[in-house]
Order: sequence, then structure tokens, then C-alpha cells
Amino acid sequence: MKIYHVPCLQDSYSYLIVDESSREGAVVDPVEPEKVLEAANSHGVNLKLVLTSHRHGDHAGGNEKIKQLVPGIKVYGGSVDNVKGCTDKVQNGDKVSLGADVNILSLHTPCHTKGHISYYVTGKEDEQPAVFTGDTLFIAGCGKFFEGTAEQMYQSLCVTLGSLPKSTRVYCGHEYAEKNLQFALTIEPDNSRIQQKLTWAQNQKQAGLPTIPSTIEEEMETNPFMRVDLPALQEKIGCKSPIEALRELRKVKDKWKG
Ligand code: GBP
Ligand code: ZN
Repeated sequence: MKIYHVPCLQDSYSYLIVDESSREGAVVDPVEPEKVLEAANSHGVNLKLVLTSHRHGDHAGGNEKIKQLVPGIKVYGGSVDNVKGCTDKVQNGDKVSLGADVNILSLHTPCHTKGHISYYVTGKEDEQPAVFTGDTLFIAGCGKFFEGTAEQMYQSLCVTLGSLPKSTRVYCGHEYAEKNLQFALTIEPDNSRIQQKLTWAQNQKQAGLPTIPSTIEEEMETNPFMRVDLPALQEKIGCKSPIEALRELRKVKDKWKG
């Protein structure tokens, strides 16, 4: 499979996933459909599916339009998220296939919204899998807890996504890496992986390049919200359990003025 970034709005990404043998494509969160169609046309891709991470307008806001532009396209979205234009509701564990070699597994990852879905995508056997995490997992961060609790985010982030193969490539909904890594350094000033990644992210930005994808392994080493199981991190922020630490980190980040 091939995955193409489609930059949209201020700091958002749609992603085009292509099954190379059939040239069939799926698009994650096509908020600006024209840009997605242009990308699909330039790569000779026949769009079949929309994968919606969650109901917010900066993710699902292009669904109705893309249905008009691509008659017959199927629009997937979380069954409890009231996604605009949804034709096929999905639940945790539901599978969809694309072309000959691409398989998509829906993972319910609630908290940012109630019905948020992350999509775990595998291609041919020798290809690294990818996960599209919307606003649940960002590079070095996570989404705001608009419709859920720290318990739910712990399950979504540290259990559901944290159990994927370490080499899984992480594609998230927004370009927040620089700010998130700056925040991460306030929590773990001595973490050299965070320091290195911040310098790299700043260089990427200067060059007009994305900081995405990351990997699950890289997130485990640099993302404070995925590191709440570590007693050392809990201690640093005065907490005694992973969930308490996650709640506290989110509270501190919500107030942080980077
Ligand atoms: C920044 O860091 O660059 N602009 C700021 C943060 C996701 S988008 C903007 C922000 O709050 N982003 C949201 C988030 O979860 N950020 C995590 C963080 O800051 O750590 N959204 O646009 C947001 O979900 C939205 C749309 C929200 C519709 C509610 C509704 Br309703
Ligand atoms: Zn959102």
C-alpha cells in the first residue's frame, strides 16, 4: 500500500491510502474534498471509501461534499459519533477491505469524542502497518477530553493503541508536534529522545515538511501521555497511578501557554 499526506485547513491532514494493484483508494477525514480528489487524480486512484475519525467539522466536514463529487463512495464513521454523511457505521473490531491487499480494522478510541474511531491498516506481509489516530493520539500528545474521562483515554491511548505492533506507523489528524514536544520537555527535561525529536520537528517545519508519520515505539519513548505507566513520570507530576497521571497531564496541558 501507499499512503499520501493531503495537507488541509491550517494544520490538518487528510490521508490517501492506496491499494497499488487495483489503484483503489480510501481517504481519511477528507475535510477539503477538492484537494483529496486532486491528489487521487494525480496518482491515478479510484476513490472507494472515506474513513472518518470523529464527528468534528475539521474532520467530517467534507463528507457530504465528497459524496456529491464521488457518487457511490462509502463513508465510514463511529456508530455513536453522529458523523455527517455517514453511510456505514462501524464499531470496535469491524473490518473493511480495500482492493486486493489492504485491510482496515476499526478501533474504538473514545474520550476526545464518544464515538472516535482509529483505523489500523495493513498491506502486504512485508509492509509496516499504519494507524490513523485522528484526534486521539497526536505526535507527542493526545486530544482534549471533550466527551470522556481519563479512564477512557488511558484505555484508548495506552491499551488499545499501545498494544499495536511497535513498528506501526502513526498518522494523526493535526500537525501539533512542535508544541507538543515543547510541552513534553517541561515534563521530562532530561529525556534526550524528546530533545532530539523537537530539533528534528523544528527542522521539518522550516523545510515545509510534515512530522508525520511517527511510530508506536517512538511515541512510547517521547509522548508523555503514553508514558504514564512509568513510576518516574508519575512521581514527577505528583501522582500515584497511571490514570491519575493522565488526568493531571491533560489538566496541565490545557492550561499551558506554550
Ligand atoms: C494548538 O496546540 O496548536 N491550536 C492549538 C490547539 C483538536 S482540534 C487547538 C486544539 O484545541 N486542538 C484540539 C486538541 O484536542 N488539541 C490537543 C492539545 O491541544 O493538546 N476541534 O477543532 C478540535 O478537536 C474541534 C472542532 C473541537 C469541533 C470541538 C468541536 Br465541537
Ligand atoms: Zn477533534
